Amino acid sequence: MKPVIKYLTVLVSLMLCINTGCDEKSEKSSFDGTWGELNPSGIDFSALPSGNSYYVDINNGSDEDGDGSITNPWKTLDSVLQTRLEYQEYSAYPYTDAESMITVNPDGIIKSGDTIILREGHYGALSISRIYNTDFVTITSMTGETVSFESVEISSASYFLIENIMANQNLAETPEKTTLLAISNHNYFGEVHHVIVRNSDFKSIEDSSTWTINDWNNIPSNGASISGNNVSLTDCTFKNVNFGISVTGSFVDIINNTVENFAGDGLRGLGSDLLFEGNTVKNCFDVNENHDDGFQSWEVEGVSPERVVLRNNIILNYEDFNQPFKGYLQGIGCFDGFYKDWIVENNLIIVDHWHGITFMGAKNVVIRNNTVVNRDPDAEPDPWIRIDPHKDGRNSAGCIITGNIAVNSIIATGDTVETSNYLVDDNTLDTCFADPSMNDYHLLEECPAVNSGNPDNFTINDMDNNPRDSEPDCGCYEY
Ligand SMILES: [Ca+2]
Ligand SMILES: [Ca+2]
Ligand SMILES: [Ca+2]
Ligand SMILES: [Ca+2]
Repeated sequence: MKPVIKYLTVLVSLMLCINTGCDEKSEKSSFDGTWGELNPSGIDFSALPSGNSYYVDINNGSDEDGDGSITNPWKTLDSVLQTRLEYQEYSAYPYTDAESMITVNPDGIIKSGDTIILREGHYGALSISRIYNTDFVTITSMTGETVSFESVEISSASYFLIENIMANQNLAETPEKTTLLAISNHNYFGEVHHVIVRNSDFKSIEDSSTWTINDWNNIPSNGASISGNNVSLTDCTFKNVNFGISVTGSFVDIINNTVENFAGDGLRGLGSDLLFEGNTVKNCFDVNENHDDGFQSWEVEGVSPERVVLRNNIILNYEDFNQPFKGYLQGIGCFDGFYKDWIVENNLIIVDHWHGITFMGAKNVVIRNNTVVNRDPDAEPDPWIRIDPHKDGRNSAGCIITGNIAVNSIIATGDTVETSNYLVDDNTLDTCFADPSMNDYHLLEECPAVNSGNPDNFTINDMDNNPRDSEPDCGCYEY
């Protein structure tokens, strides 16, 4: 929209507000699914620092005699962070925003912007607390070497980049359930912010195939729990976990991660300004009363989650038809709004549940170009896409459902626009999709979903990042 037209639109809507009292339906969003040049974390990955590198070797290093060089490394990461790193912390507790920070280890050889390279070995449980850097301090593994932890906790800290590591609860002497990756605010010691975790693997156990229902309820840790702001989690896997990735902070990127084998919800996003893109959530184990969702959100203490984007994600109920404790996974379950300015697009949702994508209480929510189908075509609960009123009866407003494929129905309430969607018949999947039994929902040429999307409202690229043509198709893939 040209600036002048945009300005006029704002002016007109302001005048309407004066006349009508600005009821819910006159609210219009300017959110276009982006946060400017950067993702919501605000972290500029093209400007990460490249300072000096120091080495830590749990097996062959020395905290007393080492100098941090590759030939004479230190031994323990915790000691290095506490004594060799110059950092800041609050001067008094409980922390307050106005409280000035003090410098710790002013003579520490490691500065903000430097990198700590870990040599192969097991480093126990990593706990970083009350360490505020001013630029990213990277903790990584030596190329080609395996570095493991039992779990990773970063609380009351800033500017840490953790990459190329693994964490496995079962490596502990006495394994116990925990959170494999916790990025946590602390109400006494301070908030956590500006943390990157990438290219790392987290699991409760290597192989859960022999777990009983009791094991599933008693053993697995949660995957990631993020309560801080300005956090980026990319290219990580969380396997054999209770809940997958839970975000209560805001300004968080969750990109290209995999949650595989989980008992709770795959993804949760309760904050605002969140981007969930390119993630895969698969294999739900129904072992308790929890209603399992691929993605779930709700309004917390009256605060609407705003500007949340779910794009290019795959939610798969189960891969293996013989998987134990196979249950019915709800795809995207947003039952307790209001949700404001959300965009749900190009997702592939394969679940044996009615709730493919459901919003109850939505304002300016766009649901477009998603493919929502059963894992087992014979399953009776066929998934729908729907926007309902809030549970308290207030109508949803300003929403659109367009260019999607679903099996059961598309249900639009309030003033929700529903147009150019395609309902596919469970019995004719093979004439529409490349290989449904193998979860390949690329379109076939003869599928009526081809060229039947909405030419006025569609995703520029499809889930494969291929550009759509001027006659966009329904669903997450352009033929
Ligand atoms: Ca369950
Ligand atoms: Ca749930
Ligand atoms: Ca069915
Ligand atoms: Ca087309």
